[in-house]
Parts: sequence; C-alpha cells; structure tokens
Amino acid sequence: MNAFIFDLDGVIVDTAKYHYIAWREIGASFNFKLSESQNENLKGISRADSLDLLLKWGETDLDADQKNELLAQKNNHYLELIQEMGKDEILPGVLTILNFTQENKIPVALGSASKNAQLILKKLDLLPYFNSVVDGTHVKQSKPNPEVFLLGAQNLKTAAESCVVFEDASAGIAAAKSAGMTAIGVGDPEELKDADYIFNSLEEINLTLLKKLAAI
Ligand code: B16
Ligand code: MG
Repeated sequence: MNAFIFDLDGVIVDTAKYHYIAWREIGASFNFKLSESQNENLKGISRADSLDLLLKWGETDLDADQKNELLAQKNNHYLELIQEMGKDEILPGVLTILNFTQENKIPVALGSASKNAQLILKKLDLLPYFNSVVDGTHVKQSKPNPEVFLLGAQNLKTAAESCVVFEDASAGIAAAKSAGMTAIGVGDPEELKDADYIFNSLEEINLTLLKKLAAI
C-alpha cells in the first residue's frame, strides 16, 4: 500500500488568491506591482523566500528589521482574509479522496510550506484525516527542496518511492520528483509538465485510478 501526501494551498483549499491579495499590498508599499504570472512563481514558496523574490523583482533593498515588519504585516493581512474561510472553500474532489483514504486506512500526510497549515486544517475540520502534518514550522528548506515531503514519508513510516504527492505548484512537483515520489499535478498543465499525472481538478481522479495510486 502507498501513502498519500497533500500540499495545502491550491490543492485542498484555494488560499492562493488570499496570498496574492496580501502580497500585492506589500509590493505596493514599495511601489511594486505584483503580476499574476509572478504570483504563480510564489506558489509553494515560503513566506520569507516569497518576500525576497518580491524585493528582487521590485529592485528594492531592505534591512532585516524592515523585512520582518513586512513579513508580519503580510501574515496579519492574510490571516484577516482567511478568517471567514469555511468548509465550502474545500476544493472539489478533496473530500472524496480523503474519505477513500480513511476507509482504506491509507497513510496520509500534509506537506505544506505554510506556517498557517494547522490552523487552516482545523478551520476546515480536516485534521482527523491526517496521520501527520508537516508544514513550514517543521522544515528549513522551501520547495523545490524535498525536505517537507521526505519528512512526511518518514512520519508515515513509508519509503519515498511509495509516496504519492498531490501538488499545484511547479516547485512542489520538482520537490516530489527529487524525493523519488509519484507526483500528481493539479492545475495548469504547462506549469506542471514534470508531474507523472496532471488534472485540472482532483474531481477528475476516479476510484479505479485512486486504487492504482494507492496500490491496493
Ligand atoms: P504562510 P503550500 C505555500 O503553501 C503557499 O503556496 C505559498 O504561496 C506561501 O507563501 C507558503 O505556503 C507560506 O505560507 O505565509 O502561510 O506560511 O502550497 O506549500 O501548501
Ligand atoms: Mg500549493
């Protein structure tokens, strides 16, 4: 039997739009206008690394204190934006897969760069589905580094080769592949072209394929 590892933002819930709103406001504070395609490159990237990219694109230099101030501002705004988020924002197909894993006792981990992952899963009543939650508070290196997924596999006591990762970001697909895992891309086929399977939505994964992925 294989194990499943889920990314959070963009796979379980569409928080990307809230990250975008919060980062746009931070960019505006140094007269930088964050485009949608630049925002695409922030998916799966840690908060601190995202700010460094914004500063680079905006050709702006800040000292450590100023950066910390912006990181805190960004997160406060993001937390405000997700405050009202409810179960209706769980993405299509997620609950079907999580119920399948529960019924078949398939080990499940979260592998997210977000330091807000626990809070979000709790808000959505999804914590009981996860045997392990690995998030931005547990790892040193951002995706595409495989650390977050390797730790998930270790916590699930499953070999990397027997893990299937669900990801919406190209950095996440690269992380899964370099960990030696099967990568399922959810979203833009062009962005996710290195994945083993690509879907527009998790809803497209039928029971036959789920059983194949789980090796049951
Ligand atoms: P936070 P994932 C990532 O989550 C997001 O895709 C990325 O946009 C965000 O900057 C990162 O989490 C850090 O999030 O500010 O909440 O710690 O896609 O790896 O679940
Ligand atoms: Mg993501």
